[in-house]
Amino acid sequence: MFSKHLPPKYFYDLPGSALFERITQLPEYYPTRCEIGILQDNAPAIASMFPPGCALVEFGSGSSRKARILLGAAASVDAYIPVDISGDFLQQDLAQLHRDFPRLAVHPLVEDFTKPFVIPSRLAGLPRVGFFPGSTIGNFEPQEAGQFLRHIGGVIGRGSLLIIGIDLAKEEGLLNRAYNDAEGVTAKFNLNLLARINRELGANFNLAAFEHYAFFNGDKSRIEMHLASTRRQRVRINGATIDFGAGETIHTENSYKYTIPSFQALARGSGWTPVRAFTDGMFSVHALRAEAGHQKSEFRSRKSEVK
Ligand code: SAH
Ligand code: AVI
Repeated sequence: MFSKHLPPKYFYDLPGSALFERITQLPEYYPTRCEIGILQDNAPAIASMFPPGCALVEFGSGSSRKARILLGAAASVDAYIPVDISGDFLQQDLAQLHRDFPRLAVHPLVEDFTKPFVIPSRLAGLPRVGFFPGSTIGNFEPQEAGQFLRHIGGVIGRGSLLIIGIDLAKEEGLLNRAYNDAEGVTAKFNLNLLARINRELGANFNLAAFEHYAFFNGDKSRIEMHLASTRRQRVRINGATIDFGAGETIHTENSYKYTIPSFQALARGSGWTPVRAFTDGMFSVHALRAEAGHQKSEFRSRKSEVK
């Protein structure tokens, strides 16, 4: 039997993004609090590396909460380009962002950031700084993570700076608790994937017959999230039939945990030079410089930009 899996990018419809926001406020989910602390403590040092008149391009921006910290410290940023697949969620806080940063050109892009996307023509000439917080790169397999780092280099161009958040390997109990919170919000986030398939593909998943299952896989240094079928069952999706055995799982997410040297080795192997690493021992924020070989993608006009 083939193992069943779903790509984690499908977690993020409007309810899924709202559930992720609740996760970030849970006592057990340390990554958001730690990264915000690191960014607040080091915002002036990070901002001092930005070129004047730059565009900050954020990959998987979510609520843009972390970008606000950098934007508040960096007068050098002329434009902010949040890129996120969760379109309705992306729109939500933009009016407030305009009020808080009235001189900033804000241009959201509803895109799958793994695919080529285009910077709007009026901003295309600005030097670019990439921002990829949240350790979202940990949701890729290491080899895909390397490819994605190369792709970011193509978007922001040779010599550009990337600020990227990376969660660190740590005591297993802390990791397991972060993905098995007492309130069950992570379980809801995981199960929303099935609810979404029901909503959008007319499937008949019985959410009560699947359980959230998350654990640290030490051999691979990753948290694995699964949805486990509690019994033998048959599900219909769009006319197709899918059988599940009792205990069989759908693998819904990996969240790789790096060390600072292991992440820097991945970055070096993908065309980036580590410039600085900031850490509180739990989480890390890296400044990387794109080496020669990253060719900035050209502007082409397109229709999918959000005004
Ligand atoms: N950067 C925020 C949110 C992290 S959650 C933070 O650090 O808190 C991951 C974000 O990436 C979500 O907003 C999700 O919608 C977005 N995302 C995940 N996969 C994506 C993809 N393939 N393309 C674009 N956005 C994606
Ligand atoms: C977005 N991503 C980095 C989160 C993580 O920790 O891997 C998603 C998440 N999954 C469960 N909790 C949070």
